[in-house]
Amino acid sequence: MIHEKYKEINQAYEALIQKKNRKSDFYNGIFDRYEYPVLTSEHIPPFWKYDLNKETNPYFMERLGVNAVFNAGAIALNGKYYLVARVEGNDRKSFFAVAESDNGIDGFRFWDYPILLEDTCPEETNVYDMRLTKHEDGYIYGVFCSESKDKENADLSAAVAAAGIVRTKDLKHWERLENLKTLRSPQQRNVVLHPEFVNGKYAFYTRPMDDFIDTGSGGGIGFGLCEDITHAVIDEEIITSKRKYHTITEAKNGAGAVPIKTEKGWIHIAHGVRNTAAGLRYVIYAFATSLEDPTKVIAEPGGYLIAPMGEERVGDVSNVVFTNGAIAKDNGEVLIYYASSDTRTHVAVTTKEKLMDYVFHTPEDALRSVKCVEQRCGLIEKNLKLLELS
Ligand code: M1P
Repeated sequence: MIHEKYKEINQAYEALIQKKNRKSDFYNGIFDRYEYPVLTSEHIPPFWKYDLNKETNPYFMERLGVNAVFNAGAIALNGKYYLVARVEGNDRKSFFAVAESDNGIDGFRFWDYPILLEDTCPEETNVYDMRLTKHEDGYIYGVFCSESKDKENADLSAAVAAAGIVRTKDLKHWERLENLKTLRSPQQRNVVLHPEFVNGKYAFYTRPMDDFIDTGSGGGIGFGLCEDITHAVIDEEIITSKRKYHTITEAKNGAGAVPIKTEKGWIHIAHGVRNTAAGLRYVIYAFATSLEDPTKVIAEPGGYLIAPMGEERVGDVSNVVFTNGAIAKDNGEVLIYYASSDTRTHVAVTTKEKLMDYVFHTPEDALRSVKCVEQRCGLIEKNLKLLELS
């Protein structure tokens, strides 16, 4: 017999799913923020958490709680919008689940079951942050972080991060491939598959790192080619967007959404991390690489595109925004899905035109205060002249 409390809990859940989202008052001319997150732990169907049976759950307790829903890969298919979200149980283990919406802005509803990956790596403890690439070979690839205990290290929290790879055609049937091997980097996270072949090979954005948390000698976002996606091996990694002293990428950076192709270049929406007295601060930034040579950065605005704001600043890992999914719509709109503070998922909406304008016309980081003041004085002078004439 179903517990009488279920009706009430389910009504609240349905009301949340059906709540319309609307643009917030935030303005910067680059993108719109939306008032409500598109996915939270409250968007998890009650039947994933509660045992509905009154006999086995007389107090109607959550038996398998969900702590957070964040860092979602994104894709549009057959007129619908899909997020493959990182769902983190109360037990700290993450898994992937598909949520579907008609418009990409609200109404995201999880499919009945989360994704049960093939159990091909017995040592794998945790999986997270899937990037979804519609590749020109006809498959949709999901590249994610596969985390295992570092058995060589006595520290209980020492771990090893690798890039797991799955592929599908319908988001329902997933084939697990071998994890990516990068011959020159012992650890990898934030790996993204480029949507096109480059020199006839599969191309990955990587994030070389010698440690689980610190990138160490890893100089930034890498790029490497591999012949066979079913046994993916990358030898050389060329650094594209570099980490730089006293910028938003000083501590680390990492590829985010699958790059968006425009007539002027590939636009990348990535994350940058700097250290502060209050811990790491994660922001989202953008840059462009050449269509002819995807390793070559051709424009990189200074500073961030999206930084945590208001309630976004607080959560399990505060002061973090992170993206691993964006959808470039046929009408030119771009939906950027970003998570705040490792807790919930939001959408920011812009267009390809605006992104190109932002990436190619925002000044680069001048790297030194005196040069930054010169930059700003140049802008002020131009504006004051214009204002005088008006
Ligand atoms: O906690 C913030 C983010 O930390 C990691 O990103 P990075 O590898 O760049 O440090 C990821 O684990 C990500 O999931 C998380 O949101």
